[in-house]
Amino acid sequence: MAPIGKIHSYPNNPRVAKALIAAKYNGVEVEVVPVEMGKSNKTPEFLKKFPLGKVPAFEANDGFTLYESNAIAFYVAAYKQGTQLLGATPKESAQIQQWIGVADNELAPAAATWLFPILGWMPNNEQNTNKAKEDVKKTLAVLNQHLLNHTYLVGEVITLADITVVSALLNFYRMVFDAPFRAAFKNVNRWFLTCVNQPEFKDVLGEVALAEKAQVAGAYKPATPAPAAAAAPAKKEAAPKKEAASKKEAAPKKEAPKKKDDDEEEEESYADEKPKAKNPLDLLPKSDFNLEEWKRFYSNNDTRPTACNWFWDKFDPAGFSLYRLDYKYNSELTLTFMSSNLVGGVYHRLEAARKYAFGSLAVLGEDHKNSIAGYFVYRGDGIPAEVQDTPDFESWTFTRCDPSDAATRELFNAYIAWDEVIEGKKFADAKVFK
Ligand SMILES: N[C@@H](CCC(=O)N[C@@H](CS)C(=O)NCC(=O)O)C(=O)O
Repeated sequence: MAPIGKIHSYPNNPRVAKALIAAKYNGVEVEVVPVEMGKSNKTPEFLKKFPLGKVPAFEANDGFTLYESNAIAFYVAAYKQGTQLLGATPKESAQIQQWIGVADNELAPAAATWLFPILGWMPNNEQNTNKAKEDVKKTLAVLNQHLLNHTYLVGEVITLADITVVSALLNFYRMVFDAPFRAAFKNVNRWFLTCVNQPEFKDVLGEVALAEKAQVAGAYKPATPAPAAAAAPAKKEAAPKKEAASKKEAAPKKEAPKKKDDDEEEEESYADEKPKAKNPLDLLPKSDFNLEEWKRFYSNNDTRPTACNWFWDKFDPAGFSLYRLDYKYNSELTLTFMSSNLVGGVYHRLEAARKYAFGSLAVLGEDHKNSIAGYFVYRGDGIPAEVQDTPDFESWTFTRCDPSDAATRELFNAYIAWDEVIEGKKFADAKVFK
Protein backbone atom coordinates (compact mmCIF):
# COMPACT_ATOMS: atom_id res chain seq x y z
CA MET A 1 0.00 0.00 0.00
CA ALA A 2 1.42 3.36 -0.98
CA PRO A 3 1.64 5.89 1.88
CA ILE A 4 -0.89 8.74 1.75
CA GLY A 5 1.83 11.23 2.64
CA LYS A 6 4.87 11.98 4.77
CA ILE A 7 5.26 13.29 8.29
CA HIS A 8 8.52 15.10 8.98
CA SER A 9 9.66 14.64 12.57
CA TYR A 10 12.37 13.40 14.89
CA PRO A 11 11.91 9.70 15.73
CA ASN A 12 9.48 8.47 18.38
CA ASN A 13 7.69 11.78 18.72
CA PRO A 14 4.46 11.10 20.69
CA ARG A 15 2.78 13.87 18.68
CA VAL A 16 3.41 11.84 15.54
CA ALA A 17 2.14 8.66 17.20
CA LYS A 18 -1.38 10.12 17.11
CA ALA A 19 -1.47 10.20 13.31
CA LEU A 20 0.33 6.87 12.97
CA ILE A 21 -2.11 5.06 15.26
CA ALA A 22 -5.05 6.67 13.46
CA ALA A 23 -3.51 5.45 10.19
CA LYS A 24 -3.41 1.87 11.53
CA TYR A 25 -7.10 2.05 12.47
CA ASN A 26 -7.98 3.35 9.04
CA GLY A 27 -5.81 0.88 7.16
CA VAL A 28 -3.63 3.55 5.53
CA GLU A 29 0.08 4.19 5.67
CA VAL A 30 1.98 7.34 6.47
CA GLU A 31 5.70 7.62 5.94
CA VAL A 32 7.84 9.25 8.64
CA VAL A 33 10.76 11.30 7.32
CA PRO A 34 13.43 11.88 9.98
CA VAL A 35 14.29 15.48 10.68
CA GLU A 36 17.60 16.68 12.01
CA MET A 37 16.25 19.18 14.51
CA GLY A 38 17.50 22.70 14.04
CA LYS A 39 18.78 21.90 10.56
CA SER A 40 16.38 20.25 8.16
CA ASN A 41 13.35 21.94 9.77
CA LYS A 42 14.94 25.36 9.27
CA THR A 43 15.89 25.22 5.59
CA PRO A 44 14.18 27.76 3.28
CA GLU A 45 12.51 24.86 1.49
CA PHE A 46 11.01 23.49 4.73
CA LEU A 47 9.99 26.94 5.97
CA LYS A 48 8.25 27.68 2.70
CA LYS A 49 5.91 24.77 3.33
CA PHE A 50 5.88 24.91 7.14
CA PRO A 51 6.54 28.51 8.19
CA LEU A 52 6.75 27.78 11.94
CA GLY A 53 9.68 25.46 11.29
CA LYS A 54 8.23 22.96 13.74
CA VAL A 55 7.58 19.25 13.61
CA PRO A 56 5.50 17.24 13.06
CA ALA A 57 4.81 18.58 9.58
CA PHE A 58 2.74 16.71 7.01
CA GLU A 59 2.90 16.64 3.26
CA ALA A 60 0.27 14.68 1.32
CA ASN A 61 1.06 13.06 -2.00
CA ASP A 62 -0.84 15.79 -3.85
CA GLY A 63 1.23 18.55 -2.23
CA PHE A 64 -1.29 19.43 0.48
CA THR A 65 0.59 20.49 3.61
CA LEU A 66 -0.33 20.72 7.28
CA TYR A 67 1.35 21.43 10.56
CA GLU A 68 0.10 21.08 14.18
CA SER A 69 -0.04 17.45 15.22
CA ASN A 70 -3.77 17.43 16.03
CA ALA A 71 -4.61 18.71 12.57
CA ILE A 72 -2.40 16.04 11.04
CA ALA A 73 -3.97 13.33 13.19
CA PHE A 74 -7.43 14.62 12.22
CA TYR A 75 -6.56 14.50 8.52
CA VAL A 76 -5.40 10.90 8.81
CA ALA A 77 -8.39 9.97 10.99
CA ALA A 78 -10.81 11.51 8.48
CA TYR A 79 -9.15 9.77 5.56
CA LYS A 80 -11.46 6.75 5.72
CA GLN A 81 -15.16 7.32 5.21
CA GLY A 82 -17.21 5.99 8.09
CA THR A 83 -14.17 5.81 10.37
CA GLN A 84 -14.87 4.99 14.02
CA LEU A 85 -12.26 7.52 15.08
CA LEU A 86 -14.20 10.77 14.80
CA GLY A 87 -17.43 9.94 16.62
CA ALA A 88 -20.81 8.75 15.43
CA THR A 89 -22.75 11.97 16.12
CA PRO A 90 -21.97 15.69 16.30
CA LYS A 91 -22.07 15.39 20.09
CA GLU A 92 -19.47 12.62 20.06
CA SER A 93 -17.29 14.57 17.65
CA ALA A 94 -17.46 17.56 19.98
CA GLN A 95 -16.56 15.38 22.96
CA ILE A 96 -13.54 14.12 21.05
CA GLN A 97 -12.45 17.74 20.57
CA GLN A 98 -12.94 18.28 24.30
CA TRP A 99 -10.51 15.48 25.18
CA ILE A 100 -8.02 16.65 22.58
CA GLY A 101 -8.17 20.03 24.31
CA VAL A 102 -7.54 18.36 27.68
CA ALA A 103 -4.46 16.60 26.28
CA ASP A 104 -3.10 19.83 24.84
CA ASN A 105 -3.95 22.25 27.60
CA GLU A 106 -3.84 20.18 30.78
CA LEU A 107 -1.30 17.46 30.06
CA ALA A 108 1.19 18.79 27.49
CA PRO A 109 2.34 21.82 29.51
CA ALA A 110 2.76 19.67 32.63
CA ALA A 111 4.73 17.13 30.61
CA ALA A 112 7.16 19.85 29.56
CA THR A 113 7.64 21.11 33.12
CA TRP A 114 7.93 17.70 34.78
CA LEU A 115 9.57 15.51 32.15
CA PHE A 116 11.87 17.79 30.15
CA PRO A 117 14.25 18.35 33.11
CA ILE A 118 14.49 14.56 33.52
CA LEU A 119 15.37 14.26 29.85
CA GLY A 120 17.99 16.94 30.37
CA TRP A 121 16.35 19.41 28.00
CA MET A 122 15.91 22.16 30.56
CA PRO A 123 16.87 22.87 34.17
CA ASN A 124 14.59 21.63 36.89
CA ASN A 125 12.54 24.10 38.88
CA GLU A 126 11.28 22.27 41.96
CA GLN A 127 8.34 24.57 42.53
CA ASN A 128 7.14 24.35 38.94
CA THR A 129 7.61 20.59 38.87
CA ASN A 130 5.53 20.19 42.02
CA LYS A 131 2.82 22.37 40.51
CA ALA A 132 2.92 20.27 37.31
CA LYS A 133 2.55 17.10 39.37
CA GLU A 134 -0.52 18.50 41.07
CA ASP A 135 -1.98 19.60 37.72
CA VAL A 136 -1.48 16.13 36.29
CA LYS A 137 -3.10 14.52 39.32
CA LYS A 138 -6.11 16.80 38.93
CA THR A 139 -6.54 15.81 35.30
CA LEU A 140 -6.02 12.14 36.11
CA ALA A 141 -8.69 12.35 38.81
CA VAL A 142 -11.13 13.70 36.22
CA LEU A 143 -10.19 10.95 33.79
CA ASN A 144 -10.42 8.33 36.52
CA GLN A 145 -13.93 9.41 37.40
CA HIS A 146 -15.01 9.42 33.77
CA LEU A 147 -13.52 5.99 33.14
CA LEU A 148 -15.29 4.50 36.12
CA ASN A 149 -18.36 4.11 33.94
CA HIS A 150 -16.90 4.31 30.45
CA THR A 151 -14.69 1.83 28.65
CA TYR A 152 -13.32 4.52 26.36
CA LEU A 153 -13.38 8.29 26.45
CA VAL A 154 -16.17 8.79 23.92
CA GLY A 155 -18.81 6.24 22.89
CA GLU A 156 -18.13 2.53 22.97
CA VAL A 157 -15.12 2.32 20.68
CA ILE A 158 -11.63 3.76 20.53
CA THR A 159 -11.64 7.20 18.95
CA LEU A 160 -9.15 9.95 18.27
CA ALA A 161 -9.82 11.09 21.85
CA ASP A 162 -8.29 7.91 23.29
CA ILE A 163 -5.43 8.03 20.80
CA THR A 164 -4.63 11.63 21.69
CA VAL A 165 -4.88 11.37 25.46
CA VAL A 166 -2.95 8.08 25.55
CA SER A 167 -0.21 9.71 23.47
CA ALA A 168 -0.10 12.65 25.88
CA LEU A 169 0.22 10.27 28.85
CA LEU A 170 2.75 7.94 27.26
CA ASN A 171 5.93 9.44 28.62
CA PHE A 172 4.37 10.03 32.03
CA TYR A 173 3.60 6.32 32.31
CA ARG A 174 7.01 5.36 31.00
CA MET A 175 9.03 7.74 33.13
CA VAL A 176 7.30 8.88 36.29
CA PHE A 177 4.01 7.11 37.00
CA ASP A 178 5.40 4.36 39.22
CA ALA A 179 3.17 1.86 41.03
CA PRO A 180 2.50 4.05 44.12
CA PHE A 181 1.53 6.96 41.86
CA ARG A 182 -0.64 4.76 39.65
CA ALA A 183 -2.47 3.27 42.62
CA ALA A 184 -4.86 6.24 42.86
CA PHE A 185 -5.88 6.05 39.19
CA LYS A 186 -6.91 2.46 38.59
CA ASN A 187 -9.55 3.21 35.97
CA VAL A 188 -7.11 5.33 34.00
CA ASN A 189 -4.49 2.58 34.20
CA ARG A 190 -6.94 -0.03 32.99
CA TRP A 191 -8.02 2.13 30.05
CA PHE A 192 -4.43 3.15 29.20
CA LEU A 193 -3.23 -0.47 29.19
CA THR A 194 -6.27 -1.55 27.20
CA CYS A 195 -5.44 1.04 24.55
CA VAL A 196 -1.69 0.49 24.32
CA ASN A 197 -2.25 -3.25 24.00
CA GLN A 198 -4.49 -2.91 20.95
CA PRO A 199 -2.60 -4.09 17.86
CA GLU A 200 -3.01 -0.68 16.20
CA PHE A 201 -1.28 1.05 19.12
CA LYS A 202 1.29 -1.68 19.59
CA ASP A 203 2.36 -1.56 15.96
CA VAL A 204 3.32 2.06 16.47
CA LEU A 205 4.42 2.20 20.11
CA GLY A 206 5.84 -1.26 20.68
CA GLU A 207 5.53 -2.58 24.22
CA VAL A 208 4.91 0.22 26.68
CA ALA A 209 6.87 -0.52 29.85
CA LEU A 210 5.43 1.27 32.86
CA ALA A 211 7.84 3.10 35.15
CA GLU A 212 9.06 0.85 37.93
CA LYS A 213 10.61 3.79 39.73
CA ALA A 214 9.76 7.42 39.04
CA GLN A 215 12.68 9.09 37.28
CA VAL A 216 13.90 12.37 38.70
CA ALA A 217 15.83 15.20 37.15
CA GLY A 218 19.59 14.98 37.37
CA ALA A 219 22.12 17.72 36.83
CA TYR A 220 21.18 19.90 33.87
CA LYS A 221 23.48 19.36 30.93
CA PRO A 222 22.69 21.69 28.06
CA ALA A 223 24.59 19.51 25.62
CA THR A 224 21.87 16.82 25.69
CA PRO A 225 20.81 16.14 22.11
CA ALA A 226 17.62 17.78 20.85
CA PRO A 227 14.35 15.95 21.44
CA ALA A 228 15.39 13.10 19.20
CA ALA A 229 14.16 10.58 21.68
CA ALA A 230 11.28 12.17 23.45
CA ALA A 231 9.71 8.81 23.81
CA ALA A 232 11.48 5.65 24.70
CA PRO A 233 12.32 3.83 21.47
CA ALA A 234 9.13 2.24 20.27
CA LYS A 235 9.93 -1.08 18.70
CA LYS A 236 13.03 -1.70 20.72
CA GLU A 237 11.43 -1.14 24.07
CA ALA A 238 11.78 -4.04 26.46
CA ALA A 239 8.68 -6.01 27.23
CA PRO A 240 7.30 -4.81 30.51
CA LYS A 241 8.13 -7.01 33.43
CA LYS A 242 4.96 -8.56 34.69
CA GLU A 243 5.41 -7.16 38.14
CA ALA A 244 5.80 -3.66 36.72
CA ALA A 245 2.07 -3.28 36.53
CA SER A 246 0.05 -4.23 39.53
CA LYS A 247 -2.39 -7.05 38.94
CA LYS A 248 -5.26 -4.64 39.02
CA GLU A 249 -3.85 -2.76 36.05
CA ALA A 250 -4.09 -5.71 33.72
CA ALA A 251 -4.55 -5.05 30.04
CA PRO A 252 -7.61 -6.67 28.54
CA LYS A 253 -7.63 -8.06 25.04
CA LYS A 254 -8.78 -6.08 22.04
CA GLU A 255 -12.16 -4.46 22.68
CA ALA A 256 -12.58 -6.70 25.70
CA PRO A 257 -15.70 -6.22 27.74
CA LYS A 258 -15.08 -4.20 30.87
CA LYS A 259 -15.88 -6.65 33.62
CA LYS A 260 -13.43 -9.47 33.61
CA ASP A 261 -11.29 -11.08 36.22
CA ASP A 262 -8.15 -9.00 36.48
CA ASP A 263 -5.70 -11.88 36.77
CA GLU A 264 -7.23 -13.54 33.76
CA GLU A 265 -6.81 -10.34 31.78
CA GLU A 266 -3.15 -10.02 32.61
CA GLU A 267 -2.43 -13.50 31.31
CA GLU A 268 -4.33 -12.84 28.10
CA SER A 269 -2.97 -9.42 27.29
CA TYR A 270 0.55 -10.56 26.62
CA ALA A 271 -0.51 -13.74 24.87
CA ASP A 272 -1.60 -11.55 21.96
CA GLU A 273 1.95 -10.55 21.09
CA LYS A 274 3.12 -11.05 17.53
CA PRO A 275 6.42 -12.88 17.05
CA LYS A 276 9.26 -10.36 16.99
CA ALA A 277 12.18 -10.38 14.58
CA LYS A 278 15.21 -11.99 16.21
CA ASN A 279 17.80 -9.64 17.58
CA PRO A 280 21.11 -10.29 15.75
CA LEU A 281 22.77 -10.60 19.15
CA ASP A 282 20.57 -13.62 19.84
CA LEU A 283 21.89 -15.28 16.70
CA LEU A 284 25.57 -15.11 17.71
CA PRO A 285 27.39 -18.39 18.31
CA LYS A 286 26.72 -19.67 21.80
CA SER A 287 29.24 -18.52 24.37
CA ASP A 288 30.39 -20.32 27.51
CA PHE A 289 30.29 -16.98 29.27
CA ASN A 290 26.63 -16.59 30.12
CA LEU A 291 25.71 -13.03 31.05
CA GLU A 292 22.67 -14.02 33.09
CA GLU A 293 24.72 -16.58 35.00
CA TRP A 294 27.36 -13.93 35.64
CA LYS A 295 24.75 -11.45 36.92
CA ARG A 296 23.42 -14.05 39.34
CA PHE A 297 26.91 -15.02 40.47
CA TYR A 298 27.88 -11.39 40.98
CA SER A 299 24.73 -10.75 43.04
CA ASN A 300 25.13 -13.81 45.23
CA ASN A 301 28.85 -13.80 46.01
CA ASP A 302 31.50 -11.53 47.44
CA THR A 303 32.83 -9.41 44.63
CA ARG A 304 36.44 -9.66 45.75
CA PRO A 305 37.89 -12.10 45.15
CA THR A 306 35.12 -14.61 44.33
CA ALA A 307 33.08 -12.83 41.65
CA CYS A 308 36.09 -11.09 40.09
CA ASN A 309 37.91 -14.39 39.74
CA TRP A 310 34.82 -16.05 38.28
CA PHE A 311 34.45 -13.24 35.76
CA TRP A 312 38.00 -13.33 34.45
CA ASP A 313 38.07 -17.08 34.49
CA LYS A 314 35.04 -17.33 32.23
CA PHE A 315 35.01 -14.07 30.23
CA ASP A 316 34.76 -14.72 26.48
CA PRO A 317 36.41 -11.93 24.45
CA ALA A 318 35.13 -13.45 21.19
CA GLY A 319 31.49 -13.21 22.24
CA PHE A 320 31.59 -10.03 24.34
CA SER A 321 33.16 -6.56 24.25
CA LEU A 322 34.48 -4.59 27.18
CA TYR A 323 34.16 -0.80 27.31
CA ARG A 324 35.14 1.93 29.66
CA LEU A 325 32.58 4.74 29.97
CA ASP A 326 33.38 8.30 31.02
CA TYR A 327 30.70 10.95 31.44
CA LYS A 328 31.46 13.89 29.14
CA TYR A 329 30.06 16.63 31.34
CA ASN A 330 31.68 15.98 34.70
CA SER A 331 32.34 19.69 35.20
CA GLU A 332 28.56 20.29 35.27
CA LEU A 333 27.87 17.75 38.01
CA THR A 334 26.91 19.19 41.39
CA LEU A 335 25.76 17.05 44.33
CA THR A 336 26.90 13.42 44.31
CA PHE A 337 23.40 12.11 44.96
CA MET A 338 22.24 13.96 41.84
CA SER A 339 25.04 12.37 39.83
CA SER A 340 23.86 9.05 41.15
CA ASN A 341 20.29 9.88 40.09
CA LEU A 342 21.62 10.71 36.67
CA VAL A 343 23.08 7.19 36.45
CA GLY A 344 19.72 5.79 37.56
CA GLY A 345 18.02 7.66 34.72
CA VAL A 346 20.56 6.38 32.21
CA TYR A 347 19.95 2.80 33.33
CA HIS A 348 16.21 3.27 33.13
CA ARG A 349 16.47 4.32 29.52
CA LEU A 350 18.79 1.39 28.87
CA GLU A 351 16.11 -1.15 29.70
CA ALA A 352 16.03 -2.57 26.17
CA ALA A 353 19.72 -3.49 26.46
CA ARG A 354 19.43 -5.37 29.76
CA LYS A 355 19.72 -8.79 28.16
CA TYR A 356 22.94 -7.82 26.40
CA ALA A 357 24.78 -5.72 28.94
CA PHE A 358 26.29 -5.66 32.39
CA GLY A 359 28.11 -2.73 33.90
CA SER A 360 28.89 -0.55 36.84
CA LEU A 361 29.10 3.24 36.87
CA ALA A 362 30.56 4.93 39.93
CA VAL A 363 30.31 8.49 41.16
CA LEU A 364 33.76 9.47 42.43
CA GLY A 365 34.66 12.56 44.44
CA GLU A 366 32.50 14.87 46.47
CA ASP A 367 29.71 17.42 46.11
CA HIS A 368 30.55 20.00 43.43
CA LYS A 369 33.65 18.06 42.45
CA ASN A 370 32.71 14.65 41.18
CA SER A 371 32.87 12.54 38.08
CA ILE A 372 31.18 9.44 36.73
CA ALA A 373 32.94 6.53 35.05
CA GLY A 374 32.76 2.79 34.86
CA TYR A 375 32.89 -0.34 32.77
CA PHE A 376 30.37 -2.20 30.66
CA VAL A 377 30.39 -5.61 29.07
CA TYR A 378 28.29 -5.96 25.94
CA ARG A 379 27.22 -9.03 24.04
CA GLY A 380 28.80 -9.14 20.59
CA ASP A 381 31.52 -7.18 18.88
CA GLY A 382 30.97 -3.50 19.67
CA ILE A 383 28.25 -1.44 21.29
CA PRO A 384 24.74 -2.89 20.80
CA ALA A 385 22.16 -0.84 18.91
CA GLU A 386 19.99 -0.84 22.05
CA VAL A 387 22.71 1.20 23.77
CA GLN A 388 23.47 3.48 20.85
CA ASP A 389 19.80 4.31 20.43
CA THR A 390 19.34 5.79 23.89
CA PRO A 391 19.18 9.57 24.30
CA ASP A 392 22.16 9.37 26.67
CA PHE A 393 24.56 7.74 24.27
CA GLU A 394 26.15 11.00 23.14
CA SER A 395 26.83 12.06 26.72
CA TRP A 396 29.45 9.38 27.28
CA THR A 397 32.88 8.56 25.93
CA PHE A 398 33.08 4.85 25.16
CA THR A 399 36.58 3.40 25.05
CA ARG A 400 37.02 -0.18 23.90
CA CYS A 401 39.29 -2.07 26.30
CA ASP A 402 41.61 -4.99 25.92
CA PRO A 403 40.32 -7.57 28.41
CA SER A 404 43.70 -9.29 28.54
CA ASP A 405 45.37 -6.16 29.91
CA ALA A 406 46.13 -6.57 33.64
CA ALA A 407 45.59 -2.88 34.47
CA THR A 408 42.21 -2.91 32.73
CA ARG A 409 41.20 -6.00 34.66
CA GLU A 410 42.14 -4.38 37.94
CA LEU A 411 40.17 -1.23 37.14
CA PHE A 412 37.14 -3.25 36.06
CA ASN A 413 37.37 -5.09 39.39
CA ALA A 414 37.59 -1.82 41.32
CA TYR A 415 34.49 -0.42 39.60
CA ILE A 416 32.39 -3.53 40.15
CA ALA A 417 33.66 -4.00 43.72
CA TRP A 418 33.09 -0.35 44.56
CA ASP A 419 36.52 0.08 46.10
CA GLU A 420 36.79 2.93 48.60
CA VAL A 421 39.25 4.76 46.39
CA ILE A 422 39.22 4.33 42.63
CA GLU A 423 41.79 5.98 40.38
CA GLY A 424 42.82 8.19 43.30
CA LYS A 425 39.28 9.47 43.91
CA LYS A 426 37.01 8.81 46.83
CA PHE A 427 34.11 6.50 46.05
CA ALA A 428 30.78 8.29 46.57
CA ASP A 429 28.16 6.01 45.06
CA ALA A 430 27.66 3.51 42.27
CA LYS A 431 24.98 1.62 40.47
CA VAL A 432 25.25 -1.72 38.74
CA PHE A 433 23.33 -2.43 35.56
CA LYS A 434 22.40 -6.08 35.60
N1 LIG B 1 1.49 22.31 18.92
C1 LIG B 1 2.48 21.75 18.03
C2 LIG B 1 3.80 21.74 18.73
C3 LIG B 1 4.94 21.50 17.78
C4 LIG B 1 6.28 21.70 18.42
O1 LIG B 1 6.43 22.48 19.37
N2 LIG B 1 7.29 21.02 17.91
C5 LIG B 1 8.62 21.14 18.43
C6 LIG B 1 9.22 19.79 18.70
S1 LIG B 1 8.27 18.89 19.88
C7 LIG B 1 9.50 21.78 17.36
O2 LIG B 1 9.42 21.44 16.22
N3 LIG B 1 10.36 22.70 17.76
C8 LIG B 1 11.31 23.26 16.86
C9 LIG B 1 11.38 24.76 16.96
O3 LIG B 1 10.60 25.32 17.74
O4 LIG B 1 12.23 25.30 16.28
C10 LIG B 1 2.04 20.35 17.59
O5 LIG B 1 1.31 19.69 18.32
O6 LIG B 1 2.44 19.93 16.50
